[in-house]
Order: sequence, then structure tokens, then C-alpha cells
Amino acid sequence: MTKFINPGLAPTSRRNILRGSVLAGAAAVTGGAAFSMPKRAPVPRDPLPETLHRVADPETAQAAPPADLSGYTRIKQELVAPPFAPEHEQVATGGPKIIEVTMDTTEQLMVVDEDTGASVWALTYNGSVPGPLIICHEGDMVELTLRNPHDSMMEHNIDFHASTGALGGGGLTHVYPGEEVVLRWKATKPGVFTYHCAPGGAMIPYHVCHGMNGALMVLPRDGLMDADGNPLHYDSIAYFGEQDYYLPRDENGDFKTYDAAGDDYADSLDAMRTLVPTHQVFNGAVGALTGDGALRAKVGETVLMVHNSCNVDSRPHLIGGHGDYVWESSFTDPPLTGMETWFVRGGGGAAAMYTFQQPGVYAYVNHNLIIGALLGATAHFVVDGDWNNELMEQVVAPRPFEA
Ligand SMILES: [Cu+2]
Repeated sequence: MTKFINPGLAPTSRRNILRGSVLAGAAAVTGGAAFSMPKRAPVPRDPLPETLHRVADPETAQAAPPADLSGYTRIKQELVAPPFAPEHEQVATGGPKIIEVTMDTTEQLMVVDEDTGASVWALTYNGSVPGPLIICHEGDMVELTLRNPHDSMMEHNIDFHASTGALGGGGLTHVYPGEEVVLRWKATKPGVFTYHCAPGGAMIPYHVCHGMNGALMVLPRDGLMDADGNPLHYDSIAYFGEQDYYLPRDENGDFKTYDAAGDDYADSLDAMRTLVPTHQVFNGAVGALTGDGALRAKVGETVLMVHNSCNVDSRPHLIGGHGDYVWESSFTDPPLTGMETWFVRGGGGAAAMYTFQQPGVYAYVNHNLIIGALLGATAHFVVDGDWNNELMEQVVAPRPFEA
């Protein structure tokens, strides 16, 4: 089957296109003027995937003894769109489980900023930025069915930072449009981990910076605990995905628009090389978690804030509140306590637990406030309940004073 990537480009084989070699070649040959090239030489098949498969050689894997799945119970986890979390147990009951999840690698046009009309052909897991939160317990197995829809333009895969081997599963999960793959891996490290698409080469940051990442949380079987081993429970989860976008602009400074996923490849690479994001947002777009999208909570409610940042460092702060318990690393490490601002490493996740004490609006921001206020990394909690004057009181309302 042949397909045109862009108007003006010669047709080529479907698999070549989807490997990204054609796009990469087009970028290298034409730079930002991809549409003006009337003809170009066919680009050879990208050798990178072969290298990847050597890393995770299916024949070697097939020669290994089969996994012992005795003692596991199979359950399906229905994934939900962020900022929500799937149904799960905080403390595992019964033996280890094989948790079946399904994700589709959908490519869709998304508005990033309604005020400027900035948009992106987002590359997604299940149609959201970030991809859905997956939750399991230490010792469980995650069995993912990854499906690339027939109408996709690009190849996708997935690298689970929580997993072990084969480039986090990336070497075993390359799927072209119309293909599906099933990967099973054992969760041996408790914590919040990122997952992301990693097709190879420049396509890795291209896919990640188009939204193709999310978080997987591996809970200890006995649940979360403080430094003394006392159990810690949460009432709800708020799931934040911090996304840096590098959206190309035209000669007038306006954000460019494109007809299909992949069309912005050459321009995007130029923009990404600046390392200066045009937008850095929570959950896909400026204001996605403010206004109508604000998170809701009640005084006395304990919220676990799960924060994924696949590409850039972040230091979240809850304005008006704190991180009562914060896990920047493994859940087996004692949590930090009473945190003002904490750290989320680019390429990882973190979790912070807080019990709301006062009603009102709280802002959850990247406390690089330029990023929080100007680039978009701000979310709101709207908390209902009774005000506590012990904690704060406006003793005198604003009034003129004598000079
Ligand atoms: Cu992808």
C-alpha cells in the first residue's frame, strides 16, 4: 500500500512512512520547505528498528522458558481519561494479578490554547494527553494490548519505565496502523513511573512532545505507609501530566496549522531544538484543569496528587496547601513530609498526599512561575467545606489608612 505523507512528496511504502524514515529524510532534505520540493529520491528503510529488535530478539525470547503464571488471577482494568484514576485497591487482596489493559494509539487534532488557536496533531494513548493512569501492585503483571488504529499515519510503541528489559518493552511493541501487540511484564519496583512512545531516533522526542506519554503507578501490596510503617490512605487521586509543546510559528509569529499527524515533523524538530517550549501545560491544554475542568474536593478529603513529566523537570507546589507526604522516588523509601514544593524529574513521576484543611480555590502549579503562569502549567482544586479561622482569618479587610 502507498500513502502520501504530505502534498508534494512522492508516495512511498506504508511501512517506510510509518518507520519515520521518510519523515526524517524529508526533514533533512527540505528543512522547513517540505511542501516546495517537487521530487526527491526514495529514502532507504530506516535500520534502527532492526537494532531495536536485536536488543529484544523475539527468537531469543521464544527460546527462554515460559513464564510461570500459576497463582496469578486475571483482572481487566478499565482505563479512564485523566485527571481521574481507574478503579483499584489501595491494599492488595488475594495473590498477585495479571492486570489486562488496552490502549489505542490515536492521533488527533487538539487545541492547546483557545486564546491563540494554537493546536497540535497530538499522538496519544487512548485519545488523551497524558495517556491514562494505570495502577497495579508490586508483584502483579501488566498485560497490555496496544492497538494502532487503521487510520493512523504513524508507527507507535511503548516504553514502560516501571518494567525490566527490551527497552522497557519498546523493542517488542512496535505497531503500524491496523496492528496490535500484546506485552506482559512484571511490576517489581513500587512507585510512580512514566511510560511513553519511543519509535526510535528523533521520533522519540517528537512523539513524547506531541503528548504520547503517561503514568503507571505500582503500589506496595500493603499500600502506602509513613516512615514508621503506619498505613496511609487517600480518598481520591488527581492525575497530572505535565506536557511541554514546541509548536511551530509562521513568519508572522502565528502558530501554524497542519492537515494531518506528522505534517509538522520538520518544523517541530526545529522548534524542539531550541529547548524552549511554547507551552507547558497540565493535561494537554492551557486551562484543561481550571474553570469547568477544575478538580473538586472537600475539607477533610485526602488527595493523592500523581504527577507525570516525561520530558522536563518540574517542581510542583500547591498554593495554599502542602505535600503532607511526598514520594519523589520509590514507594519503599520513607516519604518526605510537610513539603512546600517538591520535585518531579523529567522522565519520571512523583506522588504527593495532602488532606485539605480549608475551603476555596487552590492552585497546583509548576513553581517555576513563568512556566506556571505564562506557559500554562496551572491547575485548580475547588474545595468545599467550612472555613477555619484558627488556620487563617482576614482580621481587617482592605481599608484606607492615614498617611
Ligand atoms: Cu508514538
